Amino acid sequence: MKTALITGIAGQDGSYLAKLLLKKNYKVIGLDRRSSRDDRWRLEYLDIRNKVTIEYADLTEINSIYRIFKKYKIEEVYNLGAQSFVASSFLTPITTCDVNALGTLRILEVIKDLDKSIKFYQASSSEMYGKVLQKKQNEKTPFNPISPYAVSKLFSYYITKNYRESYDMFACNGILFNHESPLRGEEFVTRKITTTLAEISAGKSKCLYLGNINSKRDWGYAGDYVEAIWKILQQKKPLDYVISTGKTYSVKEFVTLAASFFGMKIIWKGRGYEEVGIDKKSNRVIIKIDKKLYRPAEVSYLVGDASKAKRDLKWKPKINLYNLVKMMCEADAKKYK
Ligand code: NAP
Ligand code: G4F
Repeated sequence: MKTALITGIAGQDGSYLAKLLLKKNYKVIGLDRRSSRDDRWRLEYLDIRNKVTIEYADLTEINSIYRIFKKYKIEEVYNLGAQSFVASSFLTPITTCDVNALGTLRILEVIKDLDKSIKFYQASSSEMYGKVLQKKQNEKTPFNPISPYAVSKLFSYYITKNYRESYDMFACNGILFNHESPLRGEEFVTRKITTTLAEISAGKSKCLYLGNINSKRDWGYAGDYVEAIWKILQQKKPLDYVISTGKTYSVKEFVTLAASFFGMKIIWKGRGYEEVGIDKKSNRVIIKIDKKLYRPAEVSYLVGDASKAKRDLKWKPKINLYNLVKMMCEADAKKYK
C-alpha cells in the first residue's frame, strides 16, 4: 500500500483525487488547515471523510509541514493547496504568494532535506499563460502572467522544475486548464452560474450578476483531470504536462447552455456593461453585468493543447462541456426538489 499526501484535500481537486487514490488502495493523508467551519463537505459528498487521515497544518508554516513528513512514510505528494481564486489574488496578493509560491518551496525543501525519493506533483495553472502568446497553449508556449495568482503559480512552476534539475528529484508540473464539477467553489463562474440559475428557477433569486461574459475558457471535468494528475506521477520520467480539452467557450455560451437545462431560453440584448440576458418564456431580465466583477487585468482567452498527455499518459477527457454543464445543473437543481 502506497502512502500519499494531498495538500488542499478539502478542495474540489483534493477531494476527487483522494477518492481516486483510495480506489487504488493508497493510504491517503490530507493536509488541511483548521477552519472555524470545519468545512469538509466535499469529502462528505464523496463519502470518504472517514477514509482519509486529516492532519492540520498550513502551507505558510514549514514546521507544520515537517511534522507530517516525520510522522508518515510518504511516497507521493500532491500539492493542490492554494489560494485559488484569481479575483481574490488582486485583493490579497501577499498571502496569495506566501501560500501558492513559498508554500511550494517549503514542501520541496522538506522533501530535499528528509527524502529525495518522494515524488512531488505541483498544481500549475493555465492562468500562467495570461495574455496568451500562442493561439493554442502547450508545454512550450511562453508564459505571460497578468494576475498575482498567476505570478505566484509561475514561481511554483519554475521552482519545481529547478528542484527536479538541481537535486534530481521526481518533481512534476501539471498545467491544468479550468476544470469544474458539482464540487466547484461557488465563487468560480461556472458554479456561480449553475447555483444562481437553480435559485432563479426555484423562485429564490431574481437575477444573476456577472463580470466579463465574453471571456473564453477551456473547461473540463475535475473527475477526469485528477486521473491525469495521478498518471503524471506514475511515469518513468518526471515531466510537465498540459491537461485540457482543446475546446474553448465564452462565459456567455456557458450561461446559455446552463439556462437550457432549467427550461430557459436566453435572448441577449445590448452591449458592454449594458448587455442583459432575457428569459424568453417569462420575458424577464435574469442576467445583468456588474462592473465590479471585472478584474484589474483579464485573461480573456485560454485553450490548451494536451497532445503530450494524450501520447505519454494515454489520457483524454471523457466528459464534454454539454455533459459537464448538465451534471452541474442537475446537482444544483436537486436542492430545490
Ligand atoms: P480549491 O477548491 O480552492 O482548493 C484549494 C484548497 O487549498 C482548499 O481546501 C484550501 O483550504 C486549501 N488551502 C488554501 N490555503 C491554504 C494554506 N495556507 N494551507 C493549506 N491549505 C490551504 O481549488 P481546486 O479547484 O481544488 O484546485 C486545486 C489546485 O489546482 C489549486 O492549487 C489551484 O490553484 C490549482 N488549479 C486549479 C484549476 C481549476 O480549474 N480548478 C486549474 C488549474 C490549477 P480552505 O478550504 O480552508 O480554503
Ligand atoms: O471561474 P473563474 O473565476 O476562473 P479563472 O479566473 O479562470 O481561474 C480558475 O481557473 C484557473 C485555470 O486557468 C485556475 F488556476 C484558478 O485556480 C481557477 O480555478 O473565472 C473564469 C472567467 C474569468 O475570465 C472571469 O473574469 O469568468 C469571468 N467571469 C465573468 N463573470 C467571472 C464572473 N468570474 C467569476 N468568478 N465570477 C463572475 O461573476
